Amino acid sequence: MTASAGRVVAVRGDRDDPFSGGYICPKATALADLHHDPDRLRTPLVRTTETAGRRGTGWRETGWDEAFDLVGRRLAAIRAEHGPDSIGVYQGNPTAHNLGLMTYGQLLFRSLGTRNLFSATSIDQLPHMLAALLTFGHQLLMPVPDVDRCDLFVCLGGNPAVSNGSIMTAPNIRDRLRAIRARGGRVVVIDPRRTETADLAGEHLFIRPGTDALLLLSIVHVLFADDLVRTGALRPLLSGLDAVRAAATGFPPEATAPATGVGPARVRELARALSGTPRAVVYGRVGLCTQEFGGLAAWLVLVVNALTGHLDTPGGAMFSTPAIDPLALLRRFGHGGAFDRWRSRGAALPEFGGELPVAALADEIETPGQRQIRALITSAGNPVLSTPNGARLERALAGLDLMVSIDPYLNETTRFAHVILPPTGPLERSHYEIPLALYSVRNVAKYSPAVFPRGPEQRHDWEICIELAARLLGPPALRRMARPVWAMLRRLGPEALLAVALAAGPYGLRHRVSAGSGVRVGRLGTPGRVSLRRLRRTPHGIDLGPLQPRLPGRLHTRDGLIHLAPPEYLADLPRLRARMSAPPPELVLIGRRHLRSNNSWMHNSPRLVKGRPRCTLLVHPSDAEARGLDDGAMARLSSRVGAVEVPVEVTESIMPGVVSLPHGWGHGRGGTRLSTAAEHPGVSLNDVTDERFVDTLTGNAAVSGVVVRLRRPP
Ligand SMILES: Nc1nc2c(c(=O)[nH]1)N[C@H]1C(S)=C(S)[C@@H](COP(=O)(O)OP(=O)(O)OC[C@H]3O[C@@H](n4cnc5c(=O)[nH]c(N)nc54)[C@H](O)[C@@H]3O)O[C@H]1N2
Ligand SMILES: Nc1nc2c(c(=O)[nH]1)N[C@H]1C(S)=C(S)[C@@H](COP(=O)(O)OP(=O)(O)OC[C@H]3O[C@@H](n4cnc5c(=O)[nH]c(N)nc54)[C@H](O)[C@@H]3O)O[C@H]1N2
Ligand SMILES: [Mo]
Repeated sequence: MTASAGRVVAVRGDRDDPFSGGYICPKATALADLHHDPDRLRTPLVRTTETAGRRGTGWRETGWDEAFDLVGRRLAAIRAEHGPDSIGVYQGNPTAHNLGLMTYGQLLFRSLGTRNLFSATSIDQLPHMLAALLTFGHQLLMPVPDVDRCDLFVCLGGNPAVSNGSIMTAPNIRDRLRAIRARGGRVVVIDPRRTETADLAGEHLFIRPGTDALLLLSIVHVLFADDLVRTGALRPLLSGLDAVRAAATGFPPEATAPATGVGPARVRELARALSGTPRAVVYGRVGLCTQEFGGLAAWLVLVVNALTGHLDTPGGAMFSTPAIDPLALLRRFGHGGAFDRWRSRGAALPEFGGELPVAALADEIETPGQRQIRALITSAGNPVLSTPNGARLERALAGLDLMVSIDPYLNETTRFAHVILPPTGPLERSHYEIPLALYSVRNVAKYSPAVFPRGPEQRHDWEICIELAARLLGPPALRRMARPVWAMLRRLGPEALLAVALAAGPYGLRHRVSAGSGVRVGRLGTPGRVSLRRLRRTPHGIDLGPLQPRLPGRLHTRDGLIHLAPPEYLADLPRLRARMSAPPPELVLIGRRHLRSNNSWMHNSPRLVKGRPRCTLLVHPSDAEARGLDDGAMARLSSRVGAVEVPVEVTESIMPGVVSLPHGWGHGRGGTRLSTAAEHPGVSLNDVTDERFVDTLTGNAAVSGVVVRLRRPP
């Protein structure tokens, strides 16, 4: 980043970064647009008109103290009258990339004592986290595909060539995938769309949305039936092998093929290749999670990797050794995660990790009674565009007694707020990636200082959180007592916490033993390889080497074993069996991502939205013809919950019986302050997705495989 006189001059890749080697994502170059965006809020906004349904029409800027006092007073009053559950919280995706929200934000929201916490987790990776919890004993223990050393990479429901790899932090993943083929290996993409990754891979299989669990179960079936199970050195750690074998008996490839669309010969070949290739890995991502059987599918990915000897081995699915280890830190607080301790009142969806599934959010606002949400805090989230049945959620938000949004934009969601508290932008604060490093394909540590000082009128996310905490947590007497603690936390800031976490980490002051990780024990106080000071002096980042085997040391299960057959999954199999024998729906909807988009919130960047309109519906020629739709024509797409009109793009890259629309569009709703996005509105995929269509096991939203109708507009 080159900057001069407060302006971004250029954003370039860092060729000396040992991990990225100078690769840069187009979204990074848009940071300049974001930084200079005149629509970006810098001081709090308070809504001046109370007319329901006409929210966002009147706003006034206000000072921070006034805004904090207003929010603190009203939230405290609602809580005093209706109890802690009356305050709901929704945390969005940018939380994960924001040190302040990862530390102080979590501290604040988790301390509110409400059972109405929600986040983007339950429309994203929840099934992977549940599989990690039930199998390895910790919800964060998600293995990462060792792409740089594998010779067979099987990708289900991920499009890393566009997304850049998710739960697989891998800058320039395109080159890493190309390298697999260059060394004689194979990349196989299994996806209802022939994606950009499929084009790179060379091998692609269409699969009907929502049927990955059936395919994977058939692979398990073949592994056992053809004596291809090779558990290797992991054998003594595996429990539940017989139960897995029994579970798969009813799912031979011939039985699942009519539902999945993947022929039995391909399934058998895949099973043989996975078993026979010493360095191979199965990887599943968003498309595999956000579907009706996301829970089972995420579990079965782990099972297949374990059965073929590709768990915790180079080239397989491995665990990282990050410089900040949230697992160790969280273990000090008692647990590795929790599941189903309570349920949502409406649809009875299970709690996970202290949160309820976001598909239940509107229900929990609208359903009267105890635990009803009366006040909502949204932080770094845009659920109106990003969660199913956004239109219903809008109606629910309009009925809240109070809504507060910590967000830099007046957008489709925050226009329902009474108060918007805008934080500093990414160039105005320092940065360290905690989750991304945990799921990185190499162990790396990198710290970036702020590029620009923040303006005197601006506040960081963590400062906003601490002010709210100081006004909200505990009864007044307790608050007075806690005042010195808040004062101390305020003085320290997230950087101090970062320094401590690094010192306590595996490369920090006291080197810890961890089985086979190559980390050696040192004397207490021995200076480590990574400290905040050292990171500041090494702006390109520190490479900590390739992933290392981490088992059994990394396991968090009480018995120290890997649980391959948790009862929760076995109990969900009858539901899957029913799907296998049901006729496939005539037309279903899936999403897609674009290289120059980031969920819903970067469409205000002129350089990202320029070019051909991207919010188009991909339709297979046979489906288009059957409905009299030509390429470029407008079509009406509808579901149980709503309808949108979109231009059609006829293409053979989509499977017959499936249509695809990108998510994150729909900026024509009015009442926002997003001038560029409003010129490229598109329509919202989530005005068609259905909040009642969920993976009932995990509660995760099923935005993939929604039953839809398509026709010419009336
Ligand atoms: N149909 C369908 N829906 C999907 C998906 C899909 O594939 N299909 N994908 C899902 C996935 S994986 C995700 S992660 C979710 C994302 O869902 P959300 O996280 O709810 O939505 P985003 O679009 O990421 O919106 C991010 C919000 O954070 C604000 N923001 C940006 N940076 C900061 C910051 O530093 N601090 C604060 N306080 N605010 C900030 C932005 O202005 C914006 O309002 O969408 C999900 N929705
Ligand atoms: N450019 C860009 N990068 C991003 C984002 C972005 O919005 N834009 N978002 C970020 C976020 S929040 C996340 S979580 C990651 C997501 O990272 P990825 O999971 O790699 O992202 P997607 O492109 O959504 O890939 C999902 C794939 O699943 C396929 N699919 C849909 N349904 C099914 C199904 O039932 N079975 C199978 N096998 N496949 C299915 C879709 O066709 C699609 O190709 O990307 C991150 N990176
Ligand atoms: Mo995500």
